[in-house]
Formats: sequence, C-alpha cells, structure tokens
Amino acid sequence: MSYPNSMATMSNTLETDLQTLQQEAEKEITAVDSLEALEQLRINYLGKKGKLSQILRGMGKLSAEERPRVGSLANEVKESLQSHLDNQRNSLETAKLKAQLAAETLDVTMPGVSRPLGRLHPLNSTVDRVLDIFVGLGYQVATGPHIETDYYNFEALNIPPDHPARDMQDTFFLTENVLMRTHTSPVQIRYMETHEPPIRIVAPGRVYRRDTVDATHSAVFHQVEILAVDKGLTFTDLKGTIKEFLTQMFGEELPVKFRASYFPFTEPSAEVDVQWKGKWLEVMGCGMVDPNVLKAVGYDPEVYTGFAAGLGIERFAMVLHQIDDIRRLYNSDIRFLSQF
Ligand code: 2U9
Repeated sequence: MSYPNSMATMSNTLETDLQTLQQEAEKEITAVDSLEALEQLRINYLGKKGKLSQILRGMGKLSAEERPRVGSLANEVKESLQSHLDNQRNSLETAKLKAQLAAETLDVTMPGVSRPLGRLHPLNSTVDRVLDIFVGLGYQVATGPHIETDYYNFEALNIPPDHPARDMQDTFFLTENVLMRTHTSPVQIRYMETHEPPIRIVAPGRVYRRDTVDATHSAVFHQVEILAVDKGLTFTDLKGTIKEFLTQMFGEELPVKFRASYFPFTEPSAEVDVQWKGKWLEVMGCGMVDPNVLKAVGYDPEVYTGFAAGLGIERFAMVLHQIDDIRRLYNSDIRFLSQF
C-alpha cells in the first residue's frame, strides 16, 4: 500500500515547520534580556494559541504511521524550547539578583555620621553632685511650686508683713499676695505640713529676686536648701553635716569657719566659709530652725529641734570651675559649655 504524494508532503512540511520554529524560537529566547519579554515568548511559542499548537493542528491530517514520528519530533521541539526557556529564565533571574545585590550593598566599614554627645549644663551637674551627697547622708529630695503665696514664702518663715527682713529679698510680686518664690524654703514648709518628724529633706530649685544683673548677681538663680527636724538635734549635728558635705564637694577636708550671721528663719544663724587654694570663700549659710517656724507648721519646738542650710548653685559652680562671670552660665555659648 502506498500513500498519496500529498500526505508525504504534509508530514515533511510539518517537520520543516517544527524545525524552523525551533531554530527561530531558540534564537529569540537566547537573545531576550528581560523576564517579561521571556514570558511573552513562552506564550507566543508554547501557549494554547501559540505557534507550536498552530503547527500541531495540522497533525490531524497525518496518517497513523506518520503521526508518531511527527508527534515525537513535536515533543522534542517542545522539550527543547522548554529547557531553553528555563535556562534563560535562570540566567535572567540570577543577573537580576546580582544587580539588586550590587545596588543594595552596604559598606559596613564606612565611618558613620558623627553626632556629638550632649552633656549636662554645669548648673545641673552641680545640683546633681549636691543632691547625691545629701541623698548619701539619708536625705530625701523635695520640690515645690515656683509661684508661691506670701504665707509660704515669708510669713511661715518668720517674716511677717512689714518686717524689715523682707528688704533682704526684693521680690517679684504677681498680685498683692502671690509672688515668685525668693528661696526654696516654702518647699520645706509644705513638706513639714504634710509629714511628721523625723524629717531630712534636700530642696533644689530655681528662685527669683529683683536684682540688677552683674558678674555676680542674677535675678533668676538656683538654690539647694537642706532641712532636718528630729528630737535632740543640735548645732553640732549641723556642723558635722556641713563639714561632711563640703569635704565631699571639694574632694578633700578643708578648713571650715562658722561665722555668726542673721536669717529670720534660723536662730542662731551662721555663714560658712571654707579655705580653698589659699583663700577664704563664703559658700553657704545655715542655722538652727527658729522655733516660730516649727510652730507655724504645728511642730512642738519643746519636743523637736531642727537645722537648716542653704547654698547658691551658681556661686558653687563658679568657685569649683573658676568661672568669672555668672552670666556665662545663662548665655548658652557652646564654646563655654563644652568645657564641662
Ligand atoms: C526652713 C527653715 C530654715 C534655709 C537657710 C540659708 C541659711 C542661707 C542662702 C545661701 C546663698 C541663700 O542662695 S543664697 O543666696 N541661704 O544662707 N538658708 S538657712 O533655712 C531654712 C529653710 C527652710 C523651713
């Protein structure tokens, strides 16, 4: 049995078409340079409506003997195209990853952007040192409002209206009865009103006095005051406490002098001088709490005694760091501040 010529031609044509398709496709696949274009090629050649399917549609017309031959060639072509597609996808994906890695490379050895560290202002570090010493001696830190009433700032501290002692602290009044505190002492009054002895407190804070600003005066400055109230406290306890504080503050035991003075809220009162680098410096004031102050907060002065002391933080910072003008502490000049 022989086949009509047309059939032989049909199978030859299909085989040639398949081979041409393979050559063309493989050339295009190897030349493509993006994953998107590669996917488009896959659809064009191997997709449902792709070129391979179109050629294979002609297989229906083949004889039963020819069909397996063309069929197996078609499979070979399909597998070859598939493996070319896979190879090309792999190399494109590898190239893409490499490019991405190169673009995202971090040089971990590159020096960072330097950000200068901040630091404490010398007033704050001085307050901190003072507080640390008193906390070490068993004192508790107490704070209170900057805006006070006449009662807490003056009357409870044994400074009645029209008393000449008021002239010692020119005051910023907000109303007749309300003012900017001239010392941190109202903090201790408030604390005593709400606590029973024994008490040991240290009160740091900003205070306000009408003052003409010069190298040693400022209308706004900082104080730390201490107060201890207990049964049997004497001037000896006060002296021992202040000597210990000054020894820790200056880092060595220095000659200390207690010079009689006057404060309305203490009796007796004293100024404290310390000899440092050959000079006597007045560094703080102190005294035994006046019985009138204890009475004002409801403590019985026949049962309890107390001692108190106060110091100006600016004065201490200036002495310790040899600062010649108080205004340097408020100007925020970084060349000055970065020295501390
Ligand atoms: C209460 C009772 C007594 C606090 C005291 C001083 C002496 C003193 C000055 C130092 C320099 C103020 O900053 S300064 O100008 N202070 O000399 N302060 S006794 O006495 C008190 C406080 C509170 C209830």
